[in-house]
Amino acid sequence: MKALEGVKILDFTHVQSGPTCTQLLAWFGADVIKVERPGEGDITRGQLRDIPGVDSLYFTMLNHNKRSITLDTKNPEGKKVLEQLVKICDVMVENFAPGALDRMGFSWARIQELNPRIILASIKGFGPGPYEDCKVYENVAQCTGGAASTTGFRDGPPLVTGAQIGDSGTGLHLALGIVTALFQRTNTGRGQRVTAAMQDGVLNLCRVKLRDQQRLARGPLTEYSQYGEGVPFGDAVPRAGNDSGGGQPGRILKCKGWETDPNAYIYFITQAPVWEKICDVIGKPGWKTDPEYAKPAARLPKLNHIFETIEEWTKTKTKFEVMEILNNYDIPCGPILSMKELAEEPSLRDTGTIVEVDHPTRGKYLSVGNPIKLSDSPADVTRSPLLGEHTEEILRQVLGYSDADVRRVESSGAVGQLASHAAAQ
Ligand code: CAO
Repeated sequence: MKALEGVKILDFTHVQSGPTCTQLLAWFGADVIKVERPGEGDITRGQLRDIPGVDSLYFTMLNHNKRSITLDTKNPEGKKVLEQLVKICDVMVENFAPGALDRMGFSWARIQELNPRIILASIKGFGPGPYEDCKVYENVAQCTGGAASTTGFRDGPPLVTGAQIGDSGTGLHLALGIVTALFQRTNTGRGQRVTAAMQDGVLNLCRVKLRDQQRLARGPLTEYSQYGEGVPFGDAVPRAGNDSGGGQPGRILKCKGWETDPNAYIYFITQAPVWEKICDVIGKPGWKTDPEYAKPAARLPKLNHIFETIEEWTKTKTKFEVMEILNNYDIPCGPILSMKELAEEPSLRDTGTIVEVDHPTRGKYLSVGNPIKLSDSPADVTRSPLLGEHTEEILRQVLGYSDADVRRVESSGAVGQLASHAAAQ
């Protein structure tokens, strides 16, 4: 049995944020029924296509382990089908633009009327307030949630990160809200609304920067390199390059081959408890007792010089050699791994963090499997559904439609052309 076996999810999500949430729930064993508009489906099916006419990697990598039903929910017959799905599902997840679900005729009041046990989970760009009606995408959330203002170098513009903290990050927050609401329902018997705003999710992930904002009121942030450089602080947390966020000075340093390999770098942390070992490794044993270097406070104004000295050593080794040497001394470090290196890393394949999936029209491709491992509920990654692949199956098996019912719904245009009929033509 899978952890969420028996839980039915009405997946009314699209693009990235919502689909990442329902994909996680599917990996935990929920039956996820993805509702898509006939014809086009989730817009990402056709975005960033690398093979003509084939579902994009953008779509396939966000929609594993789901079933797809095509449904025009603005068509009266389609609306009836959606109502029936609302009645039998445990959770409905959506990330439409603000107000879209209400305009479709599915307000929270109406949904509760149809099924008081259902949990309605929504992602929006912003919570209630001045921006609540705005449409939001990933980078908008990174900018409005505090990530961009604190990412990048002090003398450069704000930067967004490649990690999709606005979309996938908020999907993760929402998934936790959903399972928590399911847990509460076991006691109350009632459903509830779960909402996660992308701005809030990003800000939650930038918690340490709000910490620093408040510390700034009491004096300069001594672990930021600008302190050692004598550059005064303004009234907002500055961008700090690759300075560590955890109070332990850290930097990204060049390794052997950096001149030609853009990823020949390592993250190096001068943690206080391992300082003496670092001095030995880099050939500076004198620093262990020199009062100018021995204590963390004495080192803060000289971090640039210290890291330059360490870099002279790291430049003589590859990033993997540096890692091996440092790990022998329990000195934490992080080689900069490229996507290519990660894709080829055997240990990630062994754990199912990177999986190879076979798809009927695309063939084999790589994806990221479930990063959350449950010992009693292992996640088997199955391919994403073709558009409307399960429409007939869901109408018949989930909703109990007869042949006549299926014909009626199909001829109304509410579900598009059924796959079995398309194949017969
Ligand atoms: N049948 C009939 N109509 C459907 C349908 C279906 N199966 N599925 C969607 N629609 C309709 C919606 O009801 C809506 O109609 P109205 O505008 O008439 O109310 C319309 O399709 C468009 O939906 P949308 O506004 O959500 O889509 P969009 O492409 O214009 O905006 C996005 C996309 C992501 C900006 C917006 O949905 C949004 O802000 N979502 C919340 C935040 C979010 O999740 N953002 C992250 C997305 S990933 O980067």
